[in-house]
Amino acid sequence: MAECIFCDIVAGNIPSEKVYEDDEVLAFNDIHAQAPTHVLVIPKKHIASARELGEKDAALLGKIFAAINRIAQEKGLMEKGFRIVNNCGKDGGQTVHHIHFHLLGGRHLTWPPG
Ligand code: IU
Repeated sequence: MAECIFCDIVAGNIPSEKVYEDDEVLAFNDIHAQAPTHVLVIPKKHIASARELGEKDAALLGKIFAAINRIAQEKGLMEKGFRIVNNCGKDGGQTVHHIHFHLLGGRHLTWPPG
């Protein structure tokens, strides 16, 4: 087992409901779904939070956002729209310290968040 739960999901040590996978990106259903579609899209490599991102990650981020759009298309979210959320650090509400993008859709989402 790894020290990071999402690294364990990537490694297959912990099961997940996979929605998309390629060599660098994994997407799986959130275990506490907050919307009809609630998918977490993550890089397979461990990056703790958005604070570690920089120009070196441009290609990886492009792959992540391509995966998000692909999943949104497959889930039928393109016409009505959806939300992409990244919680960063303690005040941002981040609880799992392996960067992840929440893809939420399938209902009208209110703003602002709490
Ligand atoms: P956050 O942005 O770090 O707060 O989001 C973490 C999410 O990871 C949260 O929505 C959890 O329900 C979700 N999650 C999961 O899907 N599977 C897990 O094993 C764990 C957390 I731990």
